[in-house]
This record gives sequence, C-alpha cells and structure tokens, in this order.
Amino acid sequence: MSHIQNNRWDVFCKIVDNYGDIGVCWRLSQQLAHEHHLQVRLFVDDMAAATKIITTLDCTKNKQVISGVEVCHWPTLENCSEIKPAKVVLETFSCGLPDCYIPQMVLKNCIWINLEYLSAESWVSDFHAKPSPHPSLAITKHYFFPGFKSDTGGLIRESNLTDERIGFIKTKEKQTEYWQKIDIPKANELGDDAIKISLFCYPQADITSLVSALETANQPISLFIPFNSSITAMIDSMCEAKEKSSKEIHKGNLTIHLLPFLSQADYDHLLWACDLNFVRGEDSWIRAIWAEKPFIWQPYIQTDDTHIKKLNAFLDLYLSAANAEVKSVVYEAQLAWSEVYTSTPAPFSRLIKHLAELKVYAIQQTNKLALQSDLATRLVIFSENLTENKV
Ligand code: TRH
Repeated sequence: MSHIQNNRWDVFCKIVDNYGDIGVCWRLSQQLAHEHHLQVRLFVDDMAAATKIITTLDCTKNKQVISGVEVCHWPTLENCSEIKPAKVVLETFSCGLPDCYIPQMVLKNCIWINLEYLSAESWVSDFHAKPSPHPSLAITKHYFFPGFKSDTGGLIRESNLTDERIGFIKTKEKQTEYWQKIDIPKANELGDDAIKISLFCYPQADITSLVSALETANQPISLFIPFNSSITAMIDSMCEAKEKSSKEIHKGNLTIHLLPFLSQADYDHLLWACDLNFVRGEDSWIRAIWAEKPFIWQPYIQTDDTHIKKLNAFLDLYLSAANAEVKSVVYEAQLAWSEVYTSTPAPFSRLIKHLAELKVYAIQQTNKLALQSDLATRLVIFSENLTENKV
C-alpha cells in the first residue's frame, strides 16, 4: 500500500476464556505495527490472563510498549476521557467498547471495525464487510469476517512466516537448537520411522481412544503435550501415580512428553517439527494450516452442535480437492475427535497409516491458501477504503 492515511489503531480485547482471544489480538497487533508501520495500542481487560501469551507483560503498569505495540489496561470510568481514540478502532469478537470512548469516536469520525471469529461457513461471504449503524449515535460499525475465500477477510499470516518455516524444516541445527530449548534433546535423535505428534485440545476430546491407537502403532510415536488446564485431568486419568511427577509417560510404542505452555513462537516451531498436529479453537487451527502438516482441528464446543456444523463446513472446503481415500480418512478422524460421544481407536489408527498421503495434500492446501492476501493486509485496505468513502 503506497500511503496509509490512518496510522493510529486501537485494538480492544476482552479475554473471555482460553487463550484464543488474546492470542489472535496479540499476533495481529504486532503484525499491524511491524509490517504496516502503524502505531498500535492494544487495550486488554485482564492483564494477568494476557501474560500467558504476552509473557513479558508487567501487570502493575497501566501501559507499556512490547514488541512495538503499546499494551494498555482497559479504560476505566476515571481515565476514559483522557484516552483519545485512534483513527481506526478495532473491536475484537464483539467484545464491546468502553461507553465513554464511543462518543469520542463520533467526534473524531473514527473508523469502527469489529473483527469476528473465523468460520468456513458459506454465510461468511455475505456478512463480511457489512455496516451496522449505531442505534443512537452518528457512527457505523463494520463487521470484518476472517475466512478462507477471497471475498472474506482472509487468514492471519505474517509475511515472513513461510520463509521461517522453510528455513527451520531445511536446517537440522535449527531443529536441534529448538528441541534443546524446550528441553527434549532426544526428539532430534528419533529414527526416520518415528512419528511426532503435538496435542492441544479441549477436555471433551476422546484422548483415551487416541492413546490406544498410538500405543499400538507399528512405529515409535512421540506425543508432545504443552501444558494447559484442560489437559491435566486427562493426563491424571491416563498415567500411573508414579509417572505423575515425570515429564515422560511410556505406553507401548508411545512416549508422551509433557511440556510447559510454550511461547507462541515456540508453539509454531512445535507444529512445524511434528508430522501431525491436534489443534483447537481458532489461532492454533490457523497456525496448523500454515505448518503445512496434516492436522486434526477441534472447534470450540457450542450448543446445538454448532461446532460440528462449523467443522463440516471447513472439511467440505478444505477437502474439496482430495481423493476419496484421503477424504474418508480425514472426515472420520476429525469427526471422531469432535463428536462428544466416545469413539474407538480405529479412526486414529487409520489416520496414522495414511500420514504420508495426508502430508502431500496438506502441502497443496497450504500453498493454495498462502496465495491469498493475509488478514492484516485486508484489514488495512478495508480501513483505508472506508476513509476514502467518508471524506
Ligand atoms: O485457547 P483456545 O481454545 O481459544 C479459543 C478460540 O479462540 C475460540 O475461537 C474462542 O471462542 C474461545 O477461545 C473463547 O484456542 P486457540 O484459538 O488455538 O488459541 C490458543 C492460543 O495459544 C494460540 O495463540 C496459540 C497459543 N499457544 C501458545 O502460545 N503456546 C502453547 O503451548 C499452546 C498450546 C498454544
């Protein structure tokens, strides 16, 4: 983009639960600052929760600059009038904006965009970029939907991500350094037939069937599990008391490695290093796509099986170019992982047997999706177009 008129952005993030809200906001804020040279303020309602993702955050400070982004406490009634809105205000996931801030946005003729959750459902194209005038104030909110198609808001992808991943995959030393950093040097010595899998899931996932499939596989399997609160009960039920304090659990051909919760960058590297990734929610799902490896996605559980509809919509899109065998293996395993009733180990055993073909397909799909412009770029263009239409 030749010249950006709106170089100040305010991003608002409420951490509802889990890590996805802040994970997306932090990633996007940094990208807007680094790649689009914008002055970005990120307002967060729960600083303590945000430290999980923004690890160097000092919760005692009202504002601080980290990685080129000014991270601020959510405005309070007392200090709200001192906070002058930026030209572009990005509300995320319909988190709402502070009441006293909105009238100031009206005065400044701000651009108001609400970033929605990612979905592959077909209605997204119809709702993307649509305006919603405020019921009583002279300002309009615009809905911006991420998505997989050119008529949506696209997917978050940093401009150097592909090159970094390729560099990591090609360079043995980088991989050795990585496994040492996360304290699993042995991972680098695994034989060529060994399979590496990462696991990040909600507690409803049928981990028992997965583990049964992996422990009886024909080749050695390493399962890497970054720590998160959803996983503790599952681990406890799976391992003997003596193993609970250990970072490694052995079951047949399977070795489970319990990792700490990683930084976003280290988590990306884990996805790149593994042959298969189990991911969930929104941000880890997109990162798994960019990892160019087969993955199983568990959508955030919703009522009325809405998450299954979302899963099916994604699979219909993602697998549209796959052959019958790949389609059947992936649909079966994906649905077994997300259906709430207990499944059997069979879909996961089948998945492991077909990993080589699934890898070829994953590479094709990642390359195809990477041809599209990324979400931050589309957001900036969208905000600039709105400005031009306003003046
Ligand atoms: O944590 P999530 O379940 O978040 C979800 C989704 O965003 C969902 O859409 C939303 O409705 C719900 O929260 C409230 O999963 P997600 O989106 O994958 O976010 C996880 C973030 O944590 C992501 O940025 C990757 C990061 N992460 C690490 O930084 N280190 C780790 O070790 C792991 C496992 C994840």
